[in-house]
Amino acid sequence: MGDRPLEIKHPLQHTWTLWYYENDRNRTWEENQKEIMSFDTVEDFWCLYHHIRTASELRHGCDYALFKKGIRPMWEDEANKKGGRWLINLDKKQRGDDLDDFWLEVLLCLIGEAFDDYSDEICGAVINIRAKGDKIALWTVDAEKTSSVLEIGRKFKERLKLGRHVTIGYQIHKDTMVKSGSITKCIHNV
Ligand code: MGP
Repeated sequence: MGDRPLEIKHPLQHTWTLWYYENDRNRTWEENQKEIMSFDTVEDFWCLYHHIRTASELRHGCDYALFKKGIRPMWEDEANKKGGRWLINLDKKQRGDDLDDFWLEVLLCLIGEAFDDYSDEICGAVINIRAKGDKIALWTVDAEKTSSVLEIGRKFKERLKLGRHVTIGYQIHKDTMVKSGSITKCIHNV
């Protein structure tokens, strides 16, 4: 026993918090956001990931969000106030094929700091399970930092292997907040 090397877990650069949203009409949107768990090692991430339902197993109207610890997955948080999101609208038929793979890749991009020099610009990511079509979004801090936003968008697309025929748009949270209907204008596309 004495010869066994110390098994040290592999630390992540940041501590991340997983959130779960379930649509309960008796509560406000904010009250329906539940903090599930925070982790700061690779091993704890996998433990959590294998413990919870996959995104495609969630009911319509539910969300998962993974954000840096201390940032709430909402427009009102100080870190999101001036920010926006790269949004991927998925086809209904992608629920069975791509959804869980995409979401896992997004999680790995976050915890693995895939955005290198732009890591500080990243707040987190959200997946919305919706009957009308699922959505995955990457939230960044400052919608006005055009070059960082574009670099993040390109990297995001590359990591998800979306290919040239797919275009994703970046929307400012302030625009999403006040939109009428389901359409928000995109200030950038990649
Ligand atoms: P949604 O869950 O992001 O998308 O927003 P959904 O369900 O596809 O609806 P759509 O309008 O994009 O087609 C649904 C609603 O949840 C919003 O209209 C808000 O009322 C509320 N909501 C969503 N977000 C991300 C926030 C937030 O950050 N803060 C607050 N206060 N409400 C939010």
